[in-house]
Amino acid sequence: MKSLQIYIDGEFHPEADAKVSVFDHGLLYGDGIFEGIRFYNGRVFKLTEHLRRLWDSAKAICLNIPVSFEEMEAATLETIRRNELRDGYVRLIVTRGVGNLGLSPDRCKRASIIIIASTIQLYPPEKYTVGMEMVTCSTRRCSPAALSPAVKSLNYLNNIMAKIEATNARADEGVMLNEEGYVAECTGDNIFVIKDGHVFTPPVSAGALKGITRQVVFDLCAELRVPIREAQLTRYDIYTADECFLTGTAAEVIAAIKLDTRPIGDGKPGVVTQKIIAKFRELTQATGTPIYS
Ligand code: PXG
Repeated sequence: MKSLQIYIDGEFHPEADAKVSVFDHGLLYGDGIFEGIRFYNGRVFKLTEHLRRLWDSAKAICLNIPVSFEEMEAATLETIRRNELRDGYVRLIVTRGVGNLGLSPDRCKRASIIIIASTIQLYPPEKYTVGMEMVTCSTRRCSPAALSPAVKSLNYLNNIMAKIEATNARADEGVMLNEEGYVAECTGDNIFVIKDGHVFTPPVSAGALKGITRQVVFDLCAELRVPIREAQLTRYDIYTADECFLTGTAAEVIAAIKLDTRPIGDGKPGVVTQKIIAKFRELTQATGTPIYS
């Protein structure tokens, strides 16, 4: 396989030479932010939306992104072109940059930008047909009073601890609750339930990331004339739902069929879920920012 060309601060490096300093605060403290973006059929899906969220994450943690929005957009497209990809996944990372030992970002003179264009497969392909089995994690989602879950930061330990629990329980995904016990999201996906033809998802204030795919589902439901709204959900709402599905850039839209070994609905991917998945696939194939024009 050809070596990937990785973008670091304006230059491209072959994978083996793409390195960052051990004094980068992204490494030392998880001080930084990222975005994961998919591209399909030669077009980047929801690129502007992802870049807007990146800029919001930066603002929220007082991080100055050292390039303009347009330059970041151009660098993203160029990284994909350099790797001659048409379908895949591009990861944008902005770290606080090189500093010294010590928390204070004052010594970090300039944030670093890394862009990796590659492919991603989050769940085994058969899960997209049979659906996902989930467990409830005892690790709670970080309180918004500590750090807003809306910040897509480089510190994913909270979610990783939950992911380890899910894996140890031989489940495909873990449902994370917030401190009050309401459903927040899964370890790397937003969660939706369907009851009596209505679609519900936790509000961002319950501890969910403002998912780009989540927003796409709101748009698709409007188009399909399926009522959708945010609601505080407990595990009861998942146990008693007719259908359940998860969304994320890496996961796309995928049915969830069990929680804590209990079947959701009839334990198979639901009809409305399948309609949303079909519409999502159409949209990803037909829209987005062209990479090769
Ligand atoms: N919640 C969390 C905690 C996430 O990390 C989502 C929801 C879905 O958001 P988007 O905007 O992608 O619809 C995410 C995104 C991975 C991976 O490697 C995870 C995500 C993105 C890219 C890669 O597991 N999660």
